[in-house]
Amino acid sequence: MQEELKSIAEKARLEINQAESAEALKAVQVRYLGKKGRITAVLRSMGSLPAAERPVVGKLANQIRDDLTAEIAKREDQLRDFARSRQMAAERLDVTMPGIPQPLGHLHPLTLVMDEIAEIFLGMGFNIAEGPEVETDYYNFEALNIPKDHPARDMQDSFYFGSEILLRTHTSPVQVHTMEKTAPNVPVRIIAPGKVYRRDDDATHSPMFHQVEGLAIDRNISLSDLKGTLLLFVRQMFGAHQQVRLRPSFFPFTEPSAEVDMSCVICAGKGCRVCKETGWLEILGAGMVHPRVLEMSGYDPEEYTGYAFGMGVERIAMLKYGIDDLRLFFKNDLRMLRQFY
Ligand code: 2U9
Repeated sequence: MQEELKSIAEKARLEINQAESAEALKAVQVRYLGKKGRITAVLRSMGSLPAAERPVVGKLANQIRDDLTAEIAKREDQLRDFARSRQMAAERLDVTMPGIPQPLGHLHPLTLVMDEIAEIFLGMGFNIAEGPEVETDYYNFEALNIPKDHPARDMQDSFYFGSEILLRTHTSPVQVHTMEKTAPNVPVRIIAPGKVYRRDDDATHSPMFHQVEGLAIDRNISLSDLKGTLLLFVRQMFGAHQQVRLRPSFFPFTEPSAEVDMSCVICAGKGCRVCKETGWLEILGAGMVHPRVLEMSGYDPEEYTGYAFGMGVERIAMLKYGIDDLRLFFKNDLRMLRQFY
């Protein structure tokens, strides 16, 4: 029986070392040491041995069981180590591998131009103010001295939600909110950049476009402050030799009001097809804030004056880059958009 035990143990060792997985190893353990295993069977059959042999055989069987248990544990560790190093080899990071290029996006030309405009006014001491694109009739029209029967309020001209709420048609409500919050403190020097919405859609009008408007309020602000500020802006944006001129105009929220021209960027004022032989290009509108507008938002027009201006960012960008069709900004053609970054 001792010989039989030894040969079973020998075979078990061989199978333990040949097991290539945790499952195979478990099967070996069951086959030899399990309830119905071969070593267990020998231990159970010891009753049939002569009494003198029992302790010797029993000791040997127990010894073999302990040895095999230890060897199974050892093989288990070994298999786990193998698996781990296989996994590490598979996952190893090769830092010398060339990366996978990710296509990088960039800012839209209108955002770039709007940022450039903002930067120039920041340099002159203006702060940036922002506000909602959905506004009430009061902030978009009433507070700007645009009366109830003004044609700008018409359903044909604005995007309404019901009768009192609409998409802002200019960024001016932002200045109104700022005045209400700040009044009666001075100075106020802000620009309001952002999207505006009008029911227009043709070669030169888009239902959504961008504006930068400016507002300055203080004691003793005059039209010459406005003109000087706009001259500095135009020179930084379009070149140091630029000139500006103001032509009389009308807006409900400014008095007096003016259309502002700068020297033609194509012919430098000599006269060409682009400026229709005038030497001037219109780039923005401006004026002294209407006393009623000051008063409605909390500034006493007897004590304070102010100027305001407004420009279309698309128009500025078209003049700066010689773009002849507004719709190019909104077609998302990368061949066009990539040229400006
Ligand atoms: C307040 C008071 C006055 C803003 C102004 C203009 C003149 C103007 C147009 C330029 C081209 C709009 O984008 S455009 O079509 N804007 O001509 N905007 S003065 O005046 C204000 C604004 C707010 C409280």
